[in-house]
Amino acid sequence: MGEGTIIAGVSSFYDVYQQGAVTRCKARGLFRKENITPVIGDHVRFSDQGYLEEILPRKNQLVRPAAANVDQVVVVFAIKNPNPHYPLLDRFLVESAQQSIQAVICLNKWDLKEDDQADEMTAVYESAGYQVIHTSAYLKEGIAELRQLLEGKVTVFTGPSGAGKSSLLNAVDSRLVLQTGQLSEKVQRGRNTTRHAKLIPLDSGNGFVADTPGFTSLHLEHIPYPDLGQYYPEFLPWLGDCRFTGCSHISEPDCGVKLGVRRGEISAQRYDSYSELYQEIRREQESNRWK
Ligand SMILES: Nc1nc2c(ncn2[C@@H]2O[C@H](COP(=O)(O)OP(=O)(O)OP(=O)(O)O)[C@@H](O)[C@H]2O)c(=O)[nH]1
Ligand SMILES: [Mg+2]
Ligand SMILES: [Zn+2]
Repeated sequence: MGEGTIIAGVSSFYDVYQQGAVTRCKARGLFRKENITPVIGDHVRFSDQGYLEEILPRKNQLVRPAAANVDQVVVVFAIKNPNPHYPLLDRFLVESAQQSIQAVICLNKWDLKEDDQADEMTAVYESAGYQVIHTSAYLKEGIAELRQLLEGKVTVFTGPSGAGKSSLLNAVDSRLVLQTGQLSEKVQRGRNTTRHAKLIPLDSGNGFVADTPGFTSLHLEHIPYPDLGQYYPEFLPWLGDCRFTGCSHISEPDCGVKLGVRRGEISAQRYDSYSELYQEIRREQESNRWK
């Protein structure tokens, strides 16, 4: 019997990493019956015959990208090509916060900077309480800072296709030759170059980092809509000022969050993206209730 960490899974095979060695294992029907799908980051026991026998309890679990036992998420967005869609960034941050996973924002392709927009966004997210780092995989800028962030942790890289996740990891660890891809000419979108999530052991031997396929939208229907406000860290100091318990921070009077926005302490852009997401997941969850 061995014990290790799942670093990759394709169809029903899983690669399990244990002190530098990788064993390809097959999942038994057992997991399917219990409705558990093994994911990267899972701590597992496996038999000498190469079968996964047991998934050890998870400390947390990301739904998209699917990963377990994650210490940190690095959300990578390009400041240009493809142009950043900040409401999507907020969704990645909510997904991490809901699992109590620390998120760091990485604004990549800093070499393409032409105006102040990326600086303004940096200020918005820093004042919301996030660490924001600026990188260029192309000029190898900010790479040392990124490498330092990863040390000793299990980190998942996420973000839209074409943002530069795989390029950054290649820059962080010179042993890596992850495939990277051109953007499509017409719409400057990524082409989903990375197909499968993969957990990579750091060369220091202490920690892992996951390269994952990018996506261009993220549905958060698994997050109960009344909880959403808790996952915007800058809302927290204002929640005590809401007159109504269970305030949605949208239509009620005497709302602390709206007061925070009026006073300029909460960014209007972040508030608008909250409000849009709240209404979207509420609609979905209320219509599902009657199904
Ligand atoms: N100018 C510039 N281009 C970059 C930078 N980082 C990556 N690129 C380019 O952006 C394109 C996409 O990079 P990838 O690393 O494949 O992006 P990805 O996030 O892994 O994309 P998916 O695997 O599809 O999710 C490639 O053509 C890279 O060369 C950067 O810092 N500056
Ligand atoms: Mg990639
Ligand atoms: Zn409120």
